[in-house]
Amino acid sequence: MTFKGADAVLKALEQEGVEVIFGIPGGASMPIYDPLVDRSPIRHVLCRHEQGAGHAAEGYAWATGKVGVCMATSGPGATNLVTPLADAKMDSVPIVALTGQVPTPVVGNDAFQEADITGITIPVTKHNFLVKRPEDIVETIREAFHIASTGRPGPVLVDLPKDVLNADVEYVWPEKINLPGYRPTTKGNNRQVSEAVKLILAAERPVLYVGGGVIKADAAPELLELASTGRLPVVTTLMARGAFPDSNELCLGMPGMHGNYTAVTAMQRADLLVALGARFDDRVTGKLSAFAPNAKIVHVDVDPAEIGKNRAVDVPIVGDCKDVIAKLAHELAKRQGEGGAPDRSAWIGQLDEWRRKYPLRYGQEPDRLKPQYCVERLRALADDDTICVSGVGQHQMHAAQYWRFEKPRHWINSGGLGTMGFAVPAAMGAKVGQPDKRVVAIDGDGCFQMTAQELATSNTEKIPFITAILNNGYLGMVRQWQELFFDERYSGVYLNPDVPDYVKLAEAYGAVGMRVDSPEEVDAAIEKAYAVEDRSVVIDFRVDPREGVFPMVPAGASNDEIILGPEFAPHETPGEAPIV
Ligand SMILES: Cc1cc2nc3c(=O)[nH]c(=O)nc-3n(C[C@H](O)[C@H](O)[C@H](O)COP(=O)(O)OP(=O)(O)OC[C@H]3O[C@@H](n4cnc5c(N)ncnc54)[C@H](O)[C@@H]3O)c2cc1C
Ligand SMILES: Cc1ncc(C[n+]2csc(CCOP(=O)(O)OP(=O)(O)O)c2C)c(N)n1
Repeated sequence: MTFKGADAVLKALEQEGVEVIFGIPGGASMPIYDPLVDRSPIRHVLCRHEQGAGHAAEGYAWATGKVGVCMATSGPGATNLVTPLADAKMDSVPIVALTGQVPTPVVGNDAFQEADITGITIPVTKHNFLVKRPEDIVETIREAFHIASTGRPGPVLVDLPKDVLNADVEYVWPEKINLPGYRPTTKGNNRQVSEAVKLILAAERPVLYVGGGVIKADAAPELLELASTGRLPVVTTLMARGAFPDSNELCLGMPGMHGNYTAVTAMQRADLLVALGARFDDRVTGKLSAFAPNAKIVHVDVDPAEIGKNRAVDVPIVGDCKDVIAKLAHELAKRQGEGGAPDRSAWIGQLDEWRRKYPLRYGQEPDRLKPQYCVERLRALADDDTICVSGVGQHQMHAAQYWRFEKPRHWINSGGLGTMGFAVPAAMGAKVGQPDKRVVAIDGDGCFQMTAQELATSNTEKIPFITAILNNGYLGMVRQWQELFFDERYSGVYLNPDVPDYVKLAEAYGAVGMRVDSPEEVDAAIEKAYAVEDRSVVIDFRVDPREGVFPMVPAGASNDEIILGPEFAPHETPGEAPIV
């Protein structure tokens, strides 16, 4: 069948199962907008900024496990996508970005709204394409989706010159993909699995160090099986919250710079870390040379470049977490069946004691509203199916610490790039992907102001979600560092909690606006917000600006130097924990 290039793009997207595109049109991408009127079943969500469109595609991908799609015109439209692309690259989020480009004869000519977007995005995409011939459109789209969604997921950009979109093309759907240079290894090597299980059986103080790769692999059931079979304690990184239920007795919670004492110290004292889709990030390891000094390492990752990147490994296993964790669980059950399970009651007892002595703690003073309290109540009044999205800063850490995560794909945030402004558009994308679930964005007042314009999209497109602004009037996370490490010399961090008026701003966008000043008002406001279904809601929680995020391992310090925070009296501070 002969199609216009632009129709071929949409038909190929349809064959890939795409149901929604988040975007903004412009001169170079206009040919794709015409068939969207009546020749394509794909929904287009008109965003208010391309950055919003990119993060919405990410939120959709996080929440559904499918590839999210965003679209922009050439030049400034395309460059506005750079931040979401970099974000998706860092956090392994599968998205495809379509960009219009100036016609091929003038590419390289500084034509109107020309930007070399394939050049610009090489470092922030998994791969990108400039489609020079109309006959390459369909195959390129097919390859883009394949690359975005397989192996280590990530963003792929397809740049489409206007003349290519306007040309006639024979539509042929390639049944097979042939990319000789791209064959990710997904099946774990059985001999390596067996070596890993030997180490697990020999370990006295093992910890499963679970990362975002477990979520990307949809391997939560396999992880539960492995942990339960070996009675293996689990830590979940910021990117893996929900990969293992917080309510499970083996769950130690989040490790790292703002992890809890037990998770951090369990890794420090472990004699074996089994890293599953985790990348030994500096926010987790602290000072690398002092990280988990006595631990042997099993490292499972689908990306061979990650293995040994930061920490030498005893047993490397390249493969998809779903396959490898299932094999580990199976082999472990078999060996334990033959030889018995090791007795690790001393280790488990030690972990329980740390949990009892050093829980996450904050002081709820009667006259001050604490951000942690707001998160706790937002969670307590929600069900396990509520999706929690966050921005970047103190509120993100409070959410990661105090929300109780029970399921994968119900926590969405920006970990690697740490992109302020992520929450509102990502929440919108998540709601499009999971329309029957409630979506709550926990945001900072600084972050909110970076992408709040997408509330207009939410209103016009009828995509309702709740934004809880933990409004401390500051760029709180930076303020906290100035307080701790710059002698309280505050510089460039005061925002003013009253400007803008968040209630009026919400109302201006057609959302419901509410303000909460004291702890007594919290529950009623949340209940009211949760009862609204036809519009977005913004709650302006006026939280204590002095509140910090603790525990904290200062940047560059060893994890043994963890600061528990002001809620712990000096005589309660643990000192260096001995090995049991
Ligand atoms: C303000 C701030 C504070 C932070 N503090 C903390 C903190 O205290 N604790 C913390 O944990 N993080 C923290 N982070 C996040 C941190 O920066 C990193 O993003 C995070 O630690 C990385 O998580 P991860 O190791 O799980 O890796 P991810 O970035 O999720 O990477 C996943 C890994 O899994 C692999 N993978 C992907 N898919 C598969 C698959 N199907 N099968 C196998 N492998 C796969 C990938 O190749 C990659 O190596 C903070 C971020 C911010 C912005
Ligand atoms: C786009 C971007 N700019 C700057 C930063 C640096 N930064 C990290 S956290 C933070 C403060 C965030 O403030 P707010 O949204 O109010 O959240 P809070 O920390 O107060 O909870 C800043 C400026 C960033 N991560 N992203």
